[in-house]
Amino acid sequence: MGYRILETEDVAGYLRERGHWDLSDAEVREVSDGNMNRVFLASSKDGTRSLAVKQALPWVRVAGPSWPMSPERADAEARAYERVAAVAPDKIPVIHGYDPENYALVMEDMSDLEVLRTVLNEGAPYGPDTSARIGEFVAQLSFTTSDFGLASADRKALIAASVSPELCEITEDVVLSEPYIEHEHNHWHPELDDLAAEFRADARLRTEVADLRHVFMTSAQALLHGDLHTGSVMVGVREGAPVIRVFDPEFSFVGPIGFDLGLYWANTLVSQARAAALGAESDHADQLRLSWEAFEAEFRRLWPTRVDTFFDDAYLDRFLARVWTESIGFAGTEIVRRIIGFAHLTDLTTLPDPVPASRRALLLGRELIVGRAELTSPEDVEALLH
Ligand code: SR1
Ligand code: MG
Repeated sequence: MGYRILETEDVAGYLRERGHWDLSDAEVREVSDGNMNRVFLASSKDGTRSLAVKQALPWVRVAGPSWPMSPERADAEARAYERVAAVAPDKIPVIHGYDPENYALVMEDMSDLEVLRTVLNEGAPYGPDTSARIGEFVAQLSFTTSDFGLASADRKALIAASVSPELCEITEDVVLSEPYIEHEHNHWHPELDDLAAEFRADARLRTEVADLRHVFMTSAQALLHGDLHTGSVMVGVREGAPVIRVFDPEFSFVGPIGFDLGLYWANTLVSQARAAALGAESDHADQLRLSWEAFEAEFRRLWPTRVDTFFDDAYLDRFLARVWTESIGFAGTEIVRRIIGFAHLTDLTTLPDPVPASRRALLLGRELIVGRAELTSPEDVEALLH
């Protein structure tokens, strides 16, 4: 294994050794929640100082050693945080240090905030700002790491430094192929047997997913977060002002911008399916539009700063239209995999009866994939929801 796997009892000493603080003792608890890594929170006894430690294990945490995974994903995460810190520091946690020998990040304790998915599952709204901030986040990260924001040679260096084969392969498998074939990772509610079989037999759907998969594999547009679902966003209020923190960019690589937008959109649409199933009033159906509008506005705001003016204004329109269409397609694939593939969403699994909402979401996902060329505006998507 070659590195030190931290346990709860090691964390206080580790923070001391790394020079993060001089406390002789601290209260430490493990708060691991995601599929991949371990996270610890350490705080001083008087509660005035606290830090989070995130460490990549040499396997997928929820699967255990039977699914080995290089801990170098933590390098990708640290690199992504560094990039975002330069352009959107208010939208990520403060990073206090990265230890590449032990694949451990020491960062801001965000335990006063809540995971967006959890908040939504409890019935709260997104609120007026959340999706706009996410759209801005994607625009700021993607513009500044694209050929519009970086000189050609710097871009090539970024692409080379950000290559992340194992993590990309997870996405190519669990999101962009496995749900459409027989695979041991796939599972679903037994009352979805018919739709799962129909999706596996749907040649047109498969070709469209193949097209999106190839875009994911080849379209090196910009540095992505790579896993921008509502479980990768913390929200809350600090000193009376709304706070948002996008975290967990370990799937980061240089890929198609629409993958980040599409993942977020899929998760907003699934949250909407949950609210509708519960008969709850919600603002969830607006979030795709709000994030797209903020993304587009911020990208257009940055456009005059582009480093290569051979890309003219008409090209910007064409480029954004392509990003839109690909985002819609990727949103469809994320919805489908979250219901009949690997890594399901609590939005649906915790419903008293997950079946009707899951069926509707699956059909919506398929429509987004196969009909993406005809869906040219947020209103077109909204019409599908009704
Ligand atoms: C094996 S990892 C499965 C999923 O968890 C991560 O959060 C990504 O979404 C990945 O697809
Ligand atoms: Mg994650």
